[in-house]
Amino acid sequence: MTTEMLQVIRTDGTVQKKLEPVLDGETLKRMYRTMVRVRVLDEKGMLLQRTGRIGFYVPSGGQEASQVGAAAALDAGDWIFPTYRDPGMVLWRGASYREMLAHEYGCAEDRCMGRQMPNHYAFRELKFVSISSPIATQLPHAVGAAMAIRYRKSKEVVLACLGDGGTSEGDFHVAMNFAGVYKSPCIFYCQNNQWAISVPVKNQTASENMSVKAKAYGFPGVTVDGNDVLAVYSAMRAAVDRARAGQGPSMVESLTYRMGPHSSSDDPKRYRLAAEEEEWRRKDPIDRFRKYLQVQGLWSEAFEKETWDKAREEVNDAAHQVETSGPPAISTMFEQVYAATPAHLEDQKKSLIDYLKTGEIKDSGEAFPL
Ligand SMILES: Cc1ncc(C[n+]2csc(CCOP(=O)(O)OP(=O)(O)O)c2C)c(N)n1
Ligand SMILES: [Mg+2]
Repeated sequence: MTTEMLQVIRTDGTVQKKLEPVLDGETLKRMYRTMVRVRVLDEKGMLLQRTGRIGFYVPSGGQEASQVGAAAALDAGDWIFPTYRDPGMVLWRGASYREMLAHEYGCAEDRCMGRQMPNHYAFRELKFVSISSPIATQLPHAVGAAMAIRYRKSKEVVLACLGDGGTSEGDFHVAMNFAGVYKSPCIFYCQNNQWAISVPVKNQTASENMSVKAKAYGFPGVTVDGNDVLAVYSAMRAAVDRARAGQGPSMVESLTYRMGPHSSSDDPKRYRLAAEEEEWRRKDPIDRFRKYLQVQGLWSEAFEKETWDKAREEVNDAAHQVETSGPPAISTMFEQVYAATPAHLEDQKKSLIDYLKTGEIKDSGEAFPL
């Protein structure tokens, strides 16, 4: 794979002036805060899993710049078809820790009421579509949504997210082909974090990189330094502008690294070297952006402390709140699938509730309150 890529912030925090996007200080600080919020959520998510409070967690440490830079380049009305490793996108759009953790717990406050896999949340009002667990199935959905936008002559664009592993799925190629032919207002955004669980990217493709694949489908592709939030922002902004102007899709590949395990069920020590992890740790996207803010005179010790302290306080409060919210009522099992519950489900619901009232299942009141 080639390492040629767009970089705006050099590793020492200085900037390539000609490439620097025009963003005001408040927006830059908000980007930094959101990146920190992703890292803090990660720490808490893994801790909750390791202490048995939640069953599963997917960390995304190392990919904060890739997530936040991309989300910041979209308008609030644009659609995101995410992967399970995109919390920075939904945090950028204003999702709260409480809502996200409620989903991890699958508690009464969880919008999915414990029915979706943990870490697969959905935020309808933020146009953040329910996360698909089967790799790359969201890509044809995203192109379909983009086509609907075109038919309606509307101006939104669609972000179709995937990982390096996702490029090996048929759905990826189907979606890229269709989007290219019909000039869908869609951006394929591949966070190439070097690994698909234990499969290294060199076993994923014989192409020189991922973004070159766009050429075969008739639209542009670009590779950016995914640990440089401004490079991600700039490339994404250009792709978004192009899609919004009716010029069709683009592909953006961000070269980044999953610093932690694939999920709380994975142990990366079994398949990758500590030296590689260390090398990427030195490219930490939060450190890089902090250096940039320092060079810009936008950073202070007080800002740093407040950013981390506030995020940690918020995440701890959120965990406490959702812990005490209890599990979803068992009756919800029959709800929200049909607009009007069919008679046979009403019957099943009634007989289940009657059965639970007999007390034959002693602990059901605790685990499944009516
Ligand atoms: C169709 C399908 N095959 C296999 C899996 C199991 N699986 C879950 S995540 C994953 C790796 C995906 O890697 P990548 O696309 O690079 O995303 P990353 O996890 O690195 O963010 C695999 C193989 C799945 N969820 N769906
Ligand atoms: Mg990957």
